[in-house]
Amino acid sequence: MRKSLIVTTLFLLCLGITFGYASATTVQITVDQDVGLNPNSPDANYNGSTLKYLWVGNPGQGAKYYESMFGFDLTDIITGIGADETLQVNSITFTAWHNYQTLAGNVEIGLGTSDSWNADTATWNNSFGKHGASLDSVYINSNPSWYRNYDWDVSSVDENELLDGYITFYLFTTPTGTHNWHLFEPEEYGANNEAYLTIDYDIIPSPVPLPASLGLLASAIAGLLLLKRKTTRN
Ligand SMILES: [Ca+2]
Ligand SMILES: [Ca+2]
Repeated sequence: MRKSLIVTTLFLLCLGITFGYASATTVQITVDQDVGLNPNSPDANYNGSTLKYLWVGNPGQGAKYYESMFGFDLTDIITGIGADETLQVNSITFTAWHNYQTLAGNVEIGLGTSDSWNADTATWNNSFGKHGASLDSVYINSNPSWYRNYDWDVSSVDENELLDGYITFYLFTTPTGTHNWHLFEPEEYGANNEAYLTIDYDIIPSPVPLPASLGLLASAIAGLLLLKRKTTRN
């Protein structure tokens, strides 16, 4: 009974080596930098403000729409991946604190098309619209209160977007013609309500080639048979 248990354990171990195994990890990563983009002052930079200046929405200026961008440093995750391992992202949630709105409405999230930006130099004219299509949309209204955290599901982002150690998201709105804008809390404001990502992921060992793992299993079984023969003689 004990030997069959050992054989079963060895077999499962070899299967694990062959096909890889994983243990999920969940981390929270606070925003590295954030900045609001303002079409009313298209060359001005609004980083470092202690005011609530992460705009999103329609300020009532024709086709111009506020956007805000958020960058996250993923170095801690990436440095934990060995040369023979791969990253598997199970889920990513983006969370930001909503401070104010003029009207209820949807706020979209998109992936930045580049991670090469600096919150100290980003402006409406050099950064507006540099994002992909909406990944998720959240309706923000006054019930029960819009003064709180909101979550966007961005799990559909490809793992490759994380592997360079940085990821950028934009909050924006789909133009509706309605004068409606939102304010989210920047990292500089109080440092209590910064945006953050919650990432659930696995680091998966590369599988051992099948013949090699079968060799391991064969060796284990042969060893057990030898042990059994010796035990019988004694
Ligand atoms: Ca900032
Ligand atoms: Ca990236």
